[in-house]
Amino acid sequence: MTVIDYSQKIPNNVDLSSDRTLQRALELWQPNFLSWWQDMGPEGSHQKEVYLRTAISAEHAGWAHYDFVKMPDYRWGIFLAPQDRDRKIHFGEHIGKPVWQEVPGEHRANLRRIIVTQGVSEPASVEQQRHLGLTAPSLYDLRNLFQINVEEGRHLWAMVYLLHRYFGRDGREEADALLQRRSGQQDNPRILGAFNEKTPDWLAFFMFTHFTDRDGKFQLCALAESSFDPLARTTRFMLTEEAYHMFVGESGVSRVIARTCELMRQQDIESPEQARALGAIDLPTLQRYLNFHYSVTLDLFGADQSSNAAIFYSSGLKGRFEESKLIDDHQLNGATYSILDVKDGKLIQREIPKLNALNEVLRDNFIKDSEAGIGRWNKVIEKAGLAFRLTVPHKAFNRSIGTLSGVRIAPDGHPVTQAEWHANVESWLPSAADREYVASLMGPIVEPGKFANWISPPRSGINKQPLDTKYVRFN
Ligand code: BYC
Repeated sequence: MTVIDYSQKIPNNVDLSSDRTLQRALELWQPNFLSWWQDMGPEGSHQKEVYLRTAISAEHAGWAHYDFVKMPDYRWGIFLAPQDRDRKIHFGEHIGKPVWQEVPGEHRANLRRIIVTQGVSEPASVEQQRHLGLTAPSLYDLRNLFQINVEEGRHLWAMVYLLHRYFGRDGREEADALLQRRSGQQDNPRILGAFNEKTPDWLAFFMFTHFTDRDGKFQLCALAESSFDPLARTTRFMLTEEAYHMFVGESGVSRVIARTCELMRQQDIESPEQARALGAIDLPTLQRYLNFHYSVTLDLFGADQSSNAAIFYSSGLKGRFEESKLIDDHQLNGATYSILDVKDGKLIQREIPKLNALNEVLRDNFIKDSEAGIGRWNKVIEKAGLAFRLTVPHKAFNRSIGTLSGVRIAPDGHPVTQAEWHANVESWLPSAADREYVASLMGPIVEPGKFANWISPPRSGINKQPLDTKYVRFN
């Protein structure tokens, strides 16, 4: 069943009404979710009507429907991609056997852990972004922020459905706990580092959606390979939403770059100070924001050597990116992979069993994808005739997880002492002054079709609507 039933209290395409116990349990969780949304969801959004995209079917065609929705009335629900009844396990020890429709007892704890780690990231990002609606650079951007926020809320629903449906009482307790953690809170933080950082301004938001949502893409792609079919189907549908979040990030940064270059060319200026005097975000500041979000996101892939990752793969819980397109035995017998290690304070390459390096393999997939995005940003600068180029910092720069957390490495990859790190860190990562400057540019622009001075308009509007559409109505 793929058509989404919106007549239900919880919209779904999983025939929820046929399982009354599950339905009741989720209906008990629903008011707690709404209360969390009320408290921690986008500030000031509750009276707004927003031009939002809502899923009407999990099939490819006819997926999206656009209309004005009052934010708290958004219909969060449970949507799984269609089932392939012939699907077989295609990696790990159980290769060739039918995929699982229930959780095998021996993999229960690991699967629950993966689902909780995924689930906990979704509401975290909503909490991180909750103040941004007060300073949106246009109604177009405000609408995009809200679209992303409601979809992250739905991704939480996606994981909560799996916990309730397949993990009994433990799952229900985990689902409750997902609403109790808070991003950045000392006592009960979100699990992974990047989700406890602040997203204080719109440049940080665009970098976050470019880089951190891209971690989401790679993690969801790896989970979409899972032998646990409900997880694979859930994440496959989530991926269709994730793509838009990355578009917002990539095009957002691109528009900031375009505007900065435009102002610099118009006034024939070169220095960052001169760019700031015109109210633009200078390119070195963009580089520092990039360095921060990129390095913090690299940590999200976990330690470079991980026995957890090996177990997740061998037992068929989590595959590699595009597993079915890879040509090998899909069990990694005898395969090795080169990772970075630290010896006498220096970086060296070391071959380790590939099974233990799977976090690194996925991180390298992410790096390749991120570099391509940065190449597209550089095209904008090149087209404007400026010599500056954005670069990807070295993989070992500013890391807090895994072997590389033990060394200080400059963005160009050379090891530095603690004293050198402290002397240079403000030219590598956003300083308090950078953040203050960027914050000083933020302010709400609410006139349809108008954009803040520091960002260019996008190429086209949402759903082919004109750019001066009133995408958000204030009641
Ligand atoms: N911060 O053996 P390791 C998204 C912990 S984003 C803090 O490497 P493993 C989204 C780790 O938990 C995608 N702690 O771990 C994007 C472990 O702790 P314990 C989210 C960290 O299991 C934007 C210990 O260090 N989904 O969807 O191999 C907006 C040892 O590490 C961090 C997933 O991540 C960190 N960065 O790998 C909204 C997919 N990294 O057990 C949403 C599911 C590691 O010793 N998760 N640790 O206490 C996984 O597959 C794995 O849990 C990880 C970690 C790849 C994250």
